[in-house]
Amino acid sequence: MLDAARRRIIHGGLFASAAGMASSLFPGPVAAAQAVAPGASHHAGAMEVLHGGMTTVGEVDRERNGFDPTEIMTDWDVGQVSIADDGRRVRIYEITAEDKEIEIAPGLLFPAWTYNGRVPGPTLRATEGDRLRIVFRNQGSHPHSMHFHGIHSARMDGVPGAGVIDPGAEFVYEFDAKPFGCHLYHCHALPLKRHIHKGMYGAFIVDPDPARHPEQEETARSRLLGAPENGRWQEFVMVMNAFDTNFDDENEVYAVNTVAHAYMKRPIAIDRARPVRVYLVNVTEFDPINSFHLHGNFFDYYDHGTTLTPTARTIDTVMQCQAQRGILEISFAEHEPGMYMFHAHQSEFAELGWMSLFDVRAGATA
Ligand SMILES: [Cu+2]
Repeated sequence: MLDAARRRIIHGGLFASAAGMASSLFPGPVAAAQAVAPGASHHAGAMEVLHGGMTTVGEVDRERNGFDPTEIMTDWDVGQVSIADDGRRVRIYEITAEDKEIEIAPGLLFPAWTYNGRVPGPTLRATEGDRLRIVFRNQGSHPHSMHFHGIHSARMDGVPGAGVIDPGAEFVYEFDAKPFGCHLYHCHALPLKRHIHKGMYGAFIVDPDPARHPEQEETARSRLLGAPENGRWQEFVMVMNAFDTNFDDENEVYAVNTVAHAYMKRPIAIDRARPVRVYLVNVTEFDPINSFHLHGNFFDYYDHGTTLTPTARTIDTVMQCQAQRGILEISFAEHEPGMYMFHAHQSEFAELGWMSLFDVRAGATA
């Protein structure tokens, strides 16, 4: 799998490889990136103290991208909510497919296909039993769809003949939010791997309805967005993705929520007194598996998020194939404050961008 070009990337570090790829593919923004020497003081941060500067150099322009990996982690799209005549809650989501160039590492632009202009697409969140209507408009240059991992009819599956629509067209997917869990959606137009690796995917979270789980009502409430029991948790969505920047069916850049090393440069602030819940989804194309490994701590894991009791307890690493996902629950209550790493335990992925930090603090976080 590991060809000579990739080895050069690994040994040269991501900065060198990103600049090299960008200069051949995307002349322009590279000059700015190259002007910043590795180790320059103005970007010195936690990652250099902890990891010898083994990270990207410079900053991604979040404004131009129109999305911010830090905000994506907690940005839930709950739709437009109304109550139907029969008393059921209805949620309407509006999603538009569009072509968009995004910056995935400093100076490295990728010609993405997006949902609502961002990668990953909006994190759609609902409660078990809600009626969902997803109004999907295709303003991109290719046929696209939204294929949900959930329970629905064949007509609503988002595959060719059932919701793959041409540029300029519109389709409404309608189904009930079930089962509760940590799910995803992605484009299912052909060729599938192209539409996925171009950026057409997002998380789809269905919170359990506590009334349906009387035997574990308290646990269900802790998962229900807006419930007081949920408010004490620090919840984050993390979509593990990667980018094939030279179109050779192998990835050159790896990340959580698209931007390489985003959470090395801006570690995720954690109040150690409050538990942490991560909705983890793997959409990585081309590589058979991805993984999440936490330093200095262990977590409980709920495969697919479809149970209220953990499917694995006290683990520090979990593997996921593409489209596999789950919920991690972590406590730092007994830990001393500090920077706690987490990353893919495929070392290659970590060095090419999938490396992050929790900044665990005593006392409230801003
Ligand atoms: Cu597509």
